Amino acid sequence: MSPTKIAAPVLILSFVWVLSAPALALKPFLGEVRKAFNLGEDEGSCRICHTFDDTKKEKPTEHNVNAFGKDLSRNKTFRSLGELEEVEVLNDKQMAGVRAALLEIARYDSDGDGASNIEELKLGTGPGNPKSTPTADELAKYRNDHPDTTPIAKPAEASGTKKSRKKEDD
Ligand SMILES: [Ca+2]
Repeated sequence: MSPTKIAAPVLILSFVWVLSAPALALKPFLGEVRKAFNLGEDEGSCRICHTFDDTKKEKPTEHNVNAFGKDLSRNKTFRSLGELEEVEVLNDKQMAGVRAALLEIARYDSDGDGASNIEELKLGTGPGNPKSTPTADELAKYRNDHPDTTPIAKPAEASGTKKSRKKEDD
């Protein structure tokens, strides 16, 4: 097989992989999540973007990106940053881009549990895990002080249909 014949499938495979799983839990990445949402150093974890079961010795991988991670991976600003999972250190532009993308999806209710992503991050629940959700009381209290954080509908371009993804491949 000629190098050209090998290269094309590899290129396509890696591109599909990037589209389907860009949000690996790298340390600099988690750092940007904390900065974007003003979380403490011990708040937040890989579980913001991944859902996995420690008791089954599962690790955060491209196969368990959750609803929040998927919304982030579909975000235009995020996608414009390229292959972040392959860099150990984010440059200033990438850091700013990650933060901007996170703020753009802050008011989505990625996991559909009725609380926005920022509400969940601030209240210590998982924005990509519908089983992890603030209590009605916690949410009511938080909204009383932060009325501008309630969920908003995702724009059509962020709905992640196969058609829009296909377009990215072209
Ligand atoms: Ca939610």
